[in-house]
Amino acid sequence: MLAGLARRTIEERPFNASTPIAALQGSTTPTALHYVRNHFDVPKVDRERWRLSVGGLVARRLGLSYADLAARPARTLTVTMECAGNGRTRMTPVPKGTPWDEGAVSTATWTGTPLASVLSEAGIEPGAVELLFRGLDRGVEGGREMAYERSLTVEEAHHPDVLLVWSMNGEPLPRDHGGPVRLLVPGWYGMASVKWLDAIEAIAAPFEGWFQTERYVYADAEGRTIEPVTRMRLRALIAAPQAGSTLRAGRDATVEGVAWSGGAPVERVDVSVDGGRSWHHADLDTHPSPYAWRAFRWTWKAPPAGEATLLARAYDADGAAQPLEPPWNRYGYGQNAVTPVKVRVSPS
Ligand SMILES: Nc1nc2c(c(=O)[nH]1)N[C@H]1C(S)=C(S)[C@@H](COP(=O)(O)O)O[C@H]1N2
Ligand SMILES: [Mo]
Repeated sequence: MLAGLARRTIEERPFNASTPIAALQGSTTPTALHYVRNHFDVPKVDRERWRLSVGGLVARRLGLSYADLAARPARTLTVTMECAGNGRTRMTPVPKGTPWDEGAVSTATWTGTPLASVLSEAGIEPGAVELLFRGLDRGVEGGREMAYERSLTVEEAHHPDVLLVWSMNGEPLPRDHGGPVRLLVPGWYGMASVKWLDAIEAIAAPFEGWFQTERYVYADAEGRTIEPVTRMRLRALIAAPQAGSTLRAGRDATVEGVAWSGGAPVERVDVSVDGGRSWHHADLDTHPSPYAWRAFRWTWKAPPAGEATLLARAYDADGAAQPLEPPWNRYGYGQNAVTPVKVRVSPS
């Protein structure tokens, strides 16, 4: 069903590409269709010479090779990753930033080793409050040269599902996705999952770098930070039919797509074919993991000729509903509103 589909290049340099909307289905995204999000040029890393250093406020500094990591206990998790800027172009006014359509979201099966066990081997000192993760990619932001860096609190970093990952969909982690080794923080927007991991440092004060406090924050129009961007918001997207397509009157049409959340799990998806006047419960696939999207489908029996606006709206286990209107914030993050899909139904 995914044959003939290709990623859409949003930017050549740095390379940014989105998953085709039609691929938002099934349980995982083929690696060749998984979205790619880079702030800087993709670094070339020699896997044999690569070392992950663990330092700062630790009892024992570590320098781990790829073989050292791969010899540790492995865990495999199916995880949906979404860029915090996914769908920002539907905000009004459109915020600055990479002009993503709705395809900066994908699901893969990732294999790695729990970060927590590496941290306990290093022995985090009591004075540490955060772990800082540095990528090997470098570039200029806000007039300064820097590496891509993000932090997690000591507690967040010890979650058993936070992994140091070396494999994606059963293959060695590709360079575009952070090979040889990246961090994976399931449930969070993608910015937390630092690629081309170079160093982990236990630090005594909260990290205030560019990608932690200048970006990946929900900010008001004046640029005042309201809160940091963390977990993925509740969202459903329709993969088929596609916006602008033509259906045939009287011929059953399946409305399908995927729904996910980094908070309470998705429990229900409702579909509307009349712009939200009436709603129908869709069938939902089970999760391969609590971090993965759920595919949904609902069959529209014998659609009548005319124009139609299709909607899919997700609900989570806490009873929260996906918003109908796009939220707005200065940098365009967390846009999770129901996306209208307009189709034509031609007389049969
Ligand atoms: N080192 C590094 N890690 C990074 C980034 C980056 O630019 N450099 N981009 C982040 C962002 S914003 C996202 S959404 C995810 C995207 O991961 P992917 O390219 O494998 O889809 O990687 C994150 N990790
Ligand atoms: Mo992102």
